[in-house]
Amino acid sequence: MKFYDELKWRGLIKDEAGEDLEKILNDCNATFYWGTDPTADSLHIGHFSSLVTAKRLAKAGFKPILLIGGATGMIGDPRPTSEREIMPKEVVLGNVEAIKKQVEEIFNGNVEVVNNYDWTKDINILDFLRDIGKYINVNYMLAKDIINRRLETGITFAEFTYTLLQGYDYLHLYQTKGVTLQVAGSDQWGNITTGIELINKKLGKTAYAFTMPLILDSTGKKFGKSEGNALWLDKNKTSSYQIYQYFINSADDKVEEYLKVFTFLSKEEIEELMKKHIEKPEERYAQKALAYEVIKDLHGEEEANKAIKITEALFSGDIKSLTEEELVDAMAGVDTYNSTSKNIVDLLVDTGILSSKREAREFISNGSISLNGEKVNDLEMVVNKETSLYNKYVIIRRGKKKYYLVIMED
Ligand code: 545
Repeated sequence: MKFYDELKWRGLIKDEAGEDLEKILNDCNATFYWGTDPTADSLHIGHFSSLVTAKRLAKAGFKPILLIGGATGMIGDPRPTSEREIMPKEVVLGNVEAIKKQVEEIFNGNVEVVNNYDWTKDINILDFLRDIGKYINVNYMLAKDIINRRLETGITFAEFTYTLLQGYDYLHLYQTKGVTLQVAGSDQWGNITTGIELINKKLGKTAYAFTMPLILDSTGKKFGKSEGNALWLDKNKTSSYQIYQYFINSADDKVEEYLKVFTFLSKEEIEELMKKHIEKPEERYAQKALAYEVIKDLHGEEEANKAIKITEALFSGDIKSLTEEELVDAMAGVDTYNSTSKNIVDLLVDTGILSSKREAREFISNGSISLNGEKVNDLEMVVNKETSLYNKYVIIRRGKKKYYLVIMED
């Protein structure tokens, strides 16, 4: 399959710029860039689809440049609703360094990382207005969706100018590094076309781009937004197991789309998996493959196997087989309580896991409470450091799925 057709088949192309984009994509040798603003010290799952697409292009032979917006991050890409809070300069530049490191790891060093602060910080305002501002019509800017939507509520001159900064990046990278292709999520279309317009007006040259559609979950929410807390791509902020869980819980009607967007499995492999999946959806073959592939590509095979091990241990109740580190990973995000040594019924009530002693006794008698993977039968059981794992952790399961972590104190 030609590369353009593969991208189409994966559903990765929404908007296209440049008449012979298809040829550029099939040739697989252009230098492209993808940009991100350093709003935090780690990328998160919201960046993941464009990150994987960037990797996909790199694997196909394109030369990848990753731009971290040290300059643009100081202004902030206008949101459709309201002005952004300005971030302190030191925070922005600190985040740039952290993301740079992360991106280099994810690409195994096979990527050039640039920071637009480097070529923007010394531009003089008169030069900027003459060399860039003169080429772009305000009417053209006002027609851009994001800017247009802000006209009612207001937009500062700083955020209004954002699209020119990003446009200037494309021009700069075109001239200094031969970048001819930009990729991003579809919300970036307005900014990308500003760059293409600049390159065209100033140099009389054609530059290319495509955007990816926004990925939604089965409830129509932005992908990755349904959990309360962000899923970070830094494994010290979000464990592999947590990301694994997010993917393994993908809805049946979304899993094929996610396999295409987030994995490097081939068309044949995905079709084969989907055949198996449709025959026996309850086995969740497709979800398991998806979650495994994602962790393997992101954090390596060892982390992927660890995530499987934790999942299986929790499923079978063999919690004792987990190392302390795996246990901590497994319980990340779970309701956590501290407790001193006490009777199981009191513990369940004092922590609020159950609301009364009567209810606690009922749950225990029904076999609905387990402690470190073993069913509790004894209403008089004492929970203390000796019952705990690693002299510290007591994992309580209520019913089939609900977990609590109790940290035993002296
Ligand atoms: C700046 C200068 C450039 C090229 C690009 C930029 C950044 C761009 C932007 N991108 C988004 C972003 O989000 C930060 C945190 C929230 C996700 O704002 N103006 O930095 C997102 N990007 C990834 C995808 C995106 C986009 O990082 O492109 O579409 C989300 O999927 O919103 O010269």
